[in-house]
Amino acid sequence: MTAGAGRQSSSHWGAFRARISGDDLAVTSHELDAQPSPLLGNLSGAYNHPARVLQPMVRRGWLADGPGPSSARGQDEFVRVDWPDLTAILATELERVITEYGNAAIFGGSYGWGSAGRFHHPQSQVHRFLNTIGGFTRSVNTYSTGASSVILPHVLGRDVNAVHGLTSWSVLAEHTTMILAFGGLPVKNMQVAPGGITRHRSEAALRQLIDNGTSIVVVSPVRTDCPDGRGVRWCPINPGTDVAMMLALAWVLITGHLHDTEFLNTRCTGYGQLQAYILGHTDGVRKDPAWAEGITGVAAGDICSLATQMAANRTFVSVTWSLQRAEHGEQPPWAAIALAAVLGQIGTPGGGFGHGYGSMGDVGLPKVSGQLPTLPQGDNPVDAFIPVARISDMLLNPGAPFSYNGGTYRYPHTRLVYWCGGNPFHHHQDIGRLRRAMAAPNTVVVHEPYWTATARHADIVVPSATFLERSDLGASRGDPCLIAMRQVCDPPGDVRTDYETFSELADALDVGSFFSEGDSEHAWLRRLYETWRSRSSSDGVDLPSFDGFWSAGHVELPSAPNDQVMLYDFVQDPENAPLRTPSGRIELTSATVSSFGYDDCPGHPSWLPPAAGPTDAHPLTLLASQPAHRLHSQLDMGATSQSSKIHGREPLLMHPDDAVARGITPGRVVLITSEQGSCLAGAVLSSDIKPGCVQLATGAWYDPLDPRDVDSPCRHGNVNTLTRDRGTSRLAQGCTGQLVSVEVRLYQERVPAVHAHRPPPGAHAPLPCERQVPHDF
Ligand code: PGD
Repeated sequence: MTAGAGRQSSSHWGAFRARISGDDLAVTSHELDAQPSPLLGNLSGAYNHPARVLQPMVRRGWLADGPGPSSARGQDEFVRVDWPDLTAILATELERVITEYGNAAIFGGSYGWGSAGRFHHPQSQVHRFLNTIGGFTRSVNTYSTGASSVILPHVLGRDVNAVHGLTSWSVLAEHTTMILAFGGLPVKNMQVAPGGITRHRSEAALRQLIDNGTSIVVVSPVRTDCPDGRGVRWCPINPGTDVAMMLALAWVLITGHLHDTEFLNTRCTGYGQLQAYILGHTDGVRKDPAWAEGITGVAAGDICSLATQMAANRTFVSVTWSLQRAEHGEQPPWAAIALAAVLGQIGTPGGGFGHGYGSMGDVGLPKVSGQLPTLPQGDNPVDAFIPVARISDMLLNPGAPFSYNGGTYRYPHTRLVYWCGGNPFHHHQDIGRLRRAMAAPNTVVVHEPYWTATARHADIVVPSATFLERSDLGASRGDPCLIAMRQVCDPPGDVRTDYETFSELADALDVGSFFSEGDSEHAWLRRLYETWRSRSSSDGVDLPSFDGFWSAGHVELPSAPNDQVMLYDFVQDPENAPLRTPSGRIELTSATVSSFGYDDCPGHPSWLPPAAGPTDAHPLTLLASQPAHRLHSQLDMGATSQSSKIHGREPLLMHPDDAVARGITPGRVVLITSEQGSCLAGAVLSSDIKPGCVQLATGAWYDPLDPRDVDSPCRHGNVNTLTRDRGTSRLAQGCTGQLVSVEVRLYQERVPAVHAHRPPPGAHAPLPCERQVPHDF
């Protein structure tokens, strides 16, 4: 894609230029970005797509019967209402719920990536609005790093954001001679970062390492989880067994006297207990390579020789986020830290432990120093919360207790779900169970630009403008550039920005002066920018005025140096730069975690077999990976995403031996089944995946064969019809959507058409869209 003319804007997958071209949108890459993402190709086909929500809509059954639990969600017709009626309906319902049940009865966790932009960020908008009306039940942590977010503060005394990608790519390129990459270093995920990337640099940084001939061992069931190169080797492993391999590597280092006792004694705490466990003194099981071979499928000899090579090299132990998105997901990052500690290279340039490389586009790049312009969200006086992936549990079990990070809490009784900027029918596990859960509340409100399955399961659907249809400030922590996001075109139909909707609703509820404060979008952008500018100026950073910035189009931001080494200061001087753990050191055994008494997350890294491994009925392990052709479920109808589909369905990667055994040939439609549910997909055969494993990306829009049946197969290939809705452990309660046991067979019946991107019954056909290009301010 070449850089060209048009108004500039930015997305989670990069900056770009766009202009209206007849009924379509012409999109070109931005001149700042030397490596633009192919995901930009999804933008033009999605513009004016029939899947767009064009008017405020209310579910017919909700209008007729009023608020209440309903299994008709997801199958009912919608009725068009005008904006004044919509505002009145929303205001009345919010007031009713608050008066009758209190603010904790509103679930406003509203998880999701939404869209780029510091002001229009949908979650910031909905949280600010709900705070102005007295608060809401919130969610904590993310679907990305649910387990790491909780375990890493116990082990390293740092928040996951302060751990992921802290060692710079440039340091790795200069000093690292070996990377043991658990989960690989997949470039597909390097295209995206929340808030946007003006310059994609991670893939080039990785290629430099590969060109240097760095020895990279890709420990993954999928070979393509790292680009090829002369030093790149694939070590196929059984999914979900990396911890067993890490422990066995540590066993070889310890028994071969290749471990760094000085580092373990002076920088860590609890090594004694961990060593006793690894050597088999506590449970009678030696965690040696022969033991690990039986679990991981990696030959004992290979584990021995890898450990020896690690000790002879400057070795970086890297773990992708995907590994912790599974049962006992706390263990892989913790065990990797323990392995790197045994090696004694933590804190050395290019050695030690890394997390998230290949999980996102800004990992390993310098972080912006200081704050970014931010929409204030006010205070939420409601204490109730859930770990983010416990949504179905909360809706199905009001009042039930749950464990989280050493505490016991209770699920609130949710009467109203308010979602803005996320797609739980994409991101949550076990969609059949989620549908049952979504039948429970009195009212479900969803702000969405598109008729996603989440919008279809709402009672009240509020049409949202996209980032092409509003102006904003584009910035993120991993991208040292603040970019002017200029409105490319007017919204279609009767569509408004979320800000306009909330402003009007706040006025109707008499809190407008607190929410919008009477300001327009333009006034807010100026205000957020100038507030941030004056704060930066007191930190000694001079920035242009808002008008100067807007007419220049972007401003470079000060950022951390490009030679960061994780835990360098602590390792150099542990007395004066202690970690914020109880011991001040790396906690290889945590007395705190141990004191919680969780058998699913004991006090040191441990191999805990999954409760739901392969069975005779479901002998294959499915990897539910992040898609290469879109961001999550976003713009699934766009050209890049559609180019990957097989007969309009999500592709399933399968080893030829597994396919032959089932009579499956390339391009055929298959039925995938698990204990939870089933979906169709299109078979793609390749020996790049380990036999016994299959891979299906997340993000194909949910499209049940029979919308009346919550357990109906998805004809399009939504992987979360198959996955289990169970927390990583009682510690973090993170999502475990990465792995599920399945069977695959040829679909013998007549292959149904995919309807995922059609509007639901009652939604009007698209209005004739003669979109205007507004004046830029
Ligand atoms: P998106 O598809 O990005 O998925 O889950 P997330 O919910 O973030 O959804 C964002 C939605 O916001 C889209 O529907 C988009 O149209 C809408 N949107 C965009 N802009 C706006 C706006 O301005 N206003 C409003 N109101 N809406 C807007 C992602 C989540 O999925 C994540 S982060 C991860 S890491 C998880 N990964 C996995 C996994 O590995 N395996 C499984 N099985 N499941 C996963 N789910 C998780």
